Amino acid sequence: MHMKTKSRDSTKSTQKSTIKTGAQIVVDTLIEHGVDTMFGYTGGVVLPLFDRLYDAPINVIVPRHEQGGCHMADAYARASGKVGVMVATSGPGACNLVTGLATAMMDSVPLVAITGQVRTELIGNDAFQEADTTGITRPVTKYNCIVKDIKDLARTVHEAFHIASTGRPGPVLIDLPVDVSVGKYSVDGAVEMDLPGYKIRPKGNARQISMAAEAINMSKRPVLYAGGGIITANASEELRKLAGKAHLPVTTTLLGLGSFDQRKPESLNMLGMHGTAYANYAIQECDLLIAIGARFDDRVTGKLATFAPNAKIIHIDIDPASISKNVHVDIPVVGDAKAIIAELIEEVEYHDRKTWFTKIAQWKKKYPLRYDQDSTGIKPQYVIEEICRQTKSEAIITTGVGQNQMWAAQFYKFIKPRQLISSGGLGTMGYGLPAAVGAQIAKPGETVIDIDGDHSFNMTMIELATAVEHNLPIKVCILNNGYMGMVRQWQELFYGKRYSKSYLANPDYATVARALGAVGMTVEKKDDVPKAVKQMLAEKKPCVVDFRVEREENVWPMVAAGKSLDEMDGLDILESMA
Ligand SMILES: Cc1ncc(C[n+]2csc(CCOP(=O)(O)OP(=O)(O)O)c2C)c(N)n1
Ligand SMILES: [Mg+2]
Repeated sequence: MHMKTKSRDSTKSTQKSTIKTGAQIVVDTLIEHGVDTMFGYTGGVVLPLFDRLYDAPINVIVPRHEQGGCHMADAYARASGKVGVMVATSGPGACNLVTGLATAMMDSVPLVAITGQVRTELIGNDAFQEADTTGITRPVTKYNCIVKDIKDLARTVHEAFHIASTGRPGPVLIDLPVDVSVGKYSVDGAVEMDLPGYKIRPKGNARQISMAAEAINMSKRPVLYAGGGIITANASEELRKLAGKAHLPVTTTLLGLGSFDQRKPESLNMLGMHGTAYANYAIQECDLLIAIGARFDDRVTGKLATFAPNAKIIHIDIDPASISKNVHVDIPVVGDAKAIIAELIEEVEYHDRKTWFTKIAQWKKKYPLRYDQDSTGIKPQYVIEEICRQTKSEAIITTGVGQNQMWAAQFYKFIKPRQLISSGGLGTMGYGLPAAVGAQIAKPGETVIDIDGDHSFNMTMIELATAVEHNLPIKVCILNNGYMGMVRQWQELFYGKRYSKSYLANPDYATVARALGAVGMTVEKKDDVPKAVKQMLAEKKPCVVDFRVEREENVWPMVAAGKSLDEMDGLDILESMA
């Protein structure tokens, strides 16, 4: 969505006006929005802003790279439910935000990014550190704009917070030329937003909700498919009540993990490419699929033509653009998931659905997630199970991307929302460590663990210095298989084991950690895993544990790209371990 920012003064004068610089207007507006923590990296054209931040009541966390800072702000938002804020300078600073913005965009994370820009009169001149930031970031933001007139500034910052956090949330970027930051303007008390084209429909259509309830009541084989939207909408409690009252099995996407307590018998755990066999079979055999806050991503659906072939589909989502985008939807309900589920609860009835639940129980019994318990080496899945056991399923888990991420999703049992913080849509390697920093800053009292891949960690490991600077007790568990494991798995399965460029020598991570001021440990023996996890959890400093895991372990089951959900590879391997 890209609205034109009107250049007219829509502020209302209700108080005596004060003269402020643009930079001061920005800082004051951030404070007005309750921002007490933000992330930022300095540079020439943001000096006026950093000068105003020098003694502002805002804790500014400086990452070692703007990408890291953007991921920190993103994870801060995911962990807290607040809007994350990131500042960067023009040109290289702004360009370094791109991956972070795209990550937040794909996962619908509320973020406000403010970038400095060269003086208005120099724009287009290839000025020093000039980049077309709004042009570059347009496809990776929900909305962006450049403020060329100081009188638009306060309103634009208010609008940025509003757009970032309402409807389907997402990142918003404001580009701020330095002459606007140093310019002066007489500010009035109240500022009104001016967004005539931006409309949100929070309330679902009553008739559609009744139709959905009726379909649920009639269904013999329903499945509820919950996405990250449940967590964004703070609707986990409603989801629990709905599943309980109507007696529905619940599967979640990667980003939906934590929206439904995985210890409950109704939980089918994650679905999709590396989902459980029982979730995938249930989807293929259900007669009603109730999708809430999910978007039918290809990693979830497998081959679209054969996805949930027998099901009527209900889709509840705040974003009208995602309805019937990938699959045909029979009953769409557009609006806020929390409010809609609350209404649905009123209308649904309990049915025991014995045959259906018996069938699901049989699948669960036959195809549980498992791994070889008798291995001599360290199985990555074992490390995660041990972390889950010792943290009693209570930790906040961030991840890298690849096998580490999928095993974390499979073997940590999530019980509450905002517990798993992972790059789902974009699949950004290097997300895990800065995300752990952002999450720990948002939740100082909680245990935050980054379950990472060696090569994912390589991408942003310098942010360990940020964690050390702020004394954050984050834990990093590197499932070190030496490989870009997920790439190696695809090469093993689909490219005749030709491991083209998926192996690179790694540094000794314990030494790297110590050099940066953190605690570093190396675990090479299976028997040492429980002790190492215990020691790691007791650490007060940032702590990196390099688990030398079995190098060619694969993630099972797997729905190969383009296959149907019920065409899973690896089920025979899982069965042979019974
Ligand atoms: C920034 C980025 N570059 C490339 C990829 C493609 N990719 C996906 S998984 C993967 C390998 C990940 O290796 P590692 O972090 O060691 O995790 P493992 O699969 O071994 O657990 C690669 C290269 C990506 N997802 N992100
Ligand atoms: Mg690896």
